[in-house]
Amino acid sequence: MDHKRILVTAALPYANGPVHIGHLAGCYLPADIYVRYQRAQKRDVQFVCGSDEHGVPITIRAMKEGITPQQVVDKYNTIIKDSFAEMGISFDIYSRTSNATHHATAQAFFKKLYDDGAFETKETEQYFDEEKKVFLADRYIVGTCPVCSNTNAYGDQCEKCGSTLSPEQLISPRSALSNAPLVKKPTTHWYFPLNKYEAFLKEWIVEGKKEEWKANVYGQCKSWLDSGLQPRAMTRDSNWGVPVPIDGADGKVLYVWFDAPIGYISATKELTPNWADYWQKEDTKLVHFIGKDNIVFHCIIFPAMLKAHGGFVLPDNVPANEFLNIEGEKVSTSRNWAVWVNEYLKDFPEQQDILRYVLCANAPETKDNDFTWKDFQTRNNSELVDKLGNYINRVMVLSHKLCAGKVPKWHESVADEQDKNLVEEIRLAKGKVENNIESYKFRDGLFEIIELSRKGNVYLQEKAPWKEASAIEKGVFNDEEKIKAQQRIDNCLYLALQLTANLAILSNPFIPFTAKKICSLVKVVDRILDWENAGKIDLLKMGYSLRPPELLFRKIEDSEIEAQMNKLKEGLVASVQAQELAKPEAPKLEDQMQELKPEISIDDFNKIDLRTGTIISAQKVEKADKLLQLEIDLGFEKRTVLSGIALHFSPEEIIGKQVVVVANLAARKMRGIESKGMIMMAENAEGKLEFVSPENIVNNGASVK
Ligand code: B3M
Ligand code: ZN
Repeated sequence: MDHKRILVTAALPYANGPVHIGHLAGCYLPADIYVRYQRAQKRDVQFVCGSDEHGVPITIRAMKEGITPQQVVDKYNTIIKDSFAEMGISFDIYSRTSNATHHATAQAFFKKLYDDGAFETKETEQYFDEEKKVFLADRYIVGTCPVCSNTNAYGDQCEKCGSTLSPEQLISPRSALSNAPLVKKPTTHWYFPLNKYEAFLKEWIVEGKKEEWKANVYGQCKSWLDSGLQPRAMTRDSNWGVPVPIDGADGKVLYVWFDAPIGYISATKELTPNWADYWQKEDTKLVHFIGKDNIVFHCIIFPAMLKAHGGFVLPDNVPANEFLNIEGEKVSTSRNWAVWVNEYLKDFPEQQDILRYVLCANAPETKDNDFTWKDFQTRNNSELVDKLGNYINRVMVLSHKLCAGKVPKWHESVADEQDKNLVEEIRLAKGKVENNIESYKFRDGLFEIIELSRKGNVYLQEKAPWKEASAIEKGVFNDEEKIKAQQRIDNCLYLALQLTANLAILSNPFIPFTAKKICSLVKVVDRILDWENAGKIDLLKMGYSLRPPELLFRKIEDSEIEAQMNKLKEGLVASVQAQELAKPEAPKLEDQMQELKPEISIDDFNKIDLRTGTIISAQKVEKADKLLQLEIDLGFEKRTVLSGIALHFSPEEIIGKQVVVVANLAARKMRGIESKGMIMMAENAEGKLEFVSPENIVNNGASVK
């Protein structure tokens, strides 16, 4: 279908923290490249975004910082908005889901579905905090992790071992708000029966979008659809969010993933009185840029909501990116393992394009990718500086030296094969960049631009106009040859300058700050950046005067990279220490202060055979309230071991745990049972025992040294 207008959305970031470079690489940068390109094509395009200010992520942050949710969103909305603006992410509007337009829009949407009978209600039992008189979201429930025994695991996840949990799995669950034990109470919610939209979604995605959508996006949708959709609650018990607009729903708000995508509609409403054209006319191309963790919401749930409501266009494409890791490790905001955009901007002022360049060149378009500071330096120094920057600088210097700082004349009579080839390369580059951007392959598009500048460098090298000039100077030529030589110099720089202008146009969506600088060097107005000018070789007219050469990029020094690496590591250490400090202070144990045992030799130590083993069964020992009888799988054999941990652990909670066993300890009989070996334990400050376990599971029977 021919589209008359394009509506581009980028995921609404939660206003619960600053944005990091993973966010940029995941969706904001590709969205911005796409939009800048469409604008250069003079297409009717709008680019909407805003802060997602509802949901548990916000209230959790408020709890952690000891401020109100409103203060949280006010604080981070500003920081996020400023970071985007400084990075040149050119939204037409950056809104907020806390504003009145959004509340009204989301409520009207819900009300329409409600009036149409689109929801089912269901009563369920949910955890309730009697002290605070509130129902608790999973995140607000803490307890002991059944997998790793972390006593501060959340009802949805254990941050220590990474297990996904439900509140039911937690051992001795309590409220994160009051520490009170929990009671279960009935509560009613409105469920959206996604199962009823399965047929529609299958037809639309599986039949319709298979060829167009990225494999990672299509794959996720397909697996959701294959495993069958379930009704999903669209309301929550909370006092932070958009109130549910029906009678008898006091204390209930819309589920954040119900209201947030409607935020795209509200933002468009604020942006233009013609908002309905963008959302309701069939010839709109709606494109959602998101990260991979948001795929199901944008490809399944939101489209089903739009379908149920009726009258809305569905997304044409959802080009979701995968994740960007940092120095080989997953980004973790809680461990401060991230490169924050506001920090980058402070450390590298005016260097937005380096980051834009590196994040696009290394974008996680098809798989998770790694950002490293070393790669940042290398790409800057050997691609931006050595290829693009070097090319343009040479052209500027040579134009001033050999052509009096003006665009020279083109002399068709001396044009040769190399000139023609370059003209052809320029023409072809337009199509290549265009096709790549249109099909959301931004890395490939950017590559073509660097490739074109590399070809420019080769062209200059081969033509070597400075050699012609020195030959003229040395008087090697007769008059006629001299004229021809000067004409060849003119042609070379004429084309080199046209290529320079083309590089500005083609690179503008990716590195707009640089494109502007190039325009200023060759003294043309930004209008030249219109896409229709790409591929042309008469952009700079004869006689145009040029500004003096100026470097577009600078080298990044090793010391700057070291400083960033240190910052990353120090940030991690500081955040881990801060978390430790926040824990209640533990009383010192008598025996911790005891003296060390007498020194032993390495030979003494080597006598002890420590092995890994998994507890495969555990039971209480009759008439021995401290003992558990364990069966340990050591890989090469199974053993019975008696361990005095019955007061610390229930048999159920330790089955499956991998532990370290003293495997060559002499057998010993207790209560008539023979115990062969001993399990290594550490005692914490409260006298509670903890297993000494490998951080990651290894094979049983592995020796521990
Ligand atoms: N705020 C989730 C996220 O930042 C969410 C996106 C909403 S898009 C409608 O990952
Ligand atoms: Zn755990």
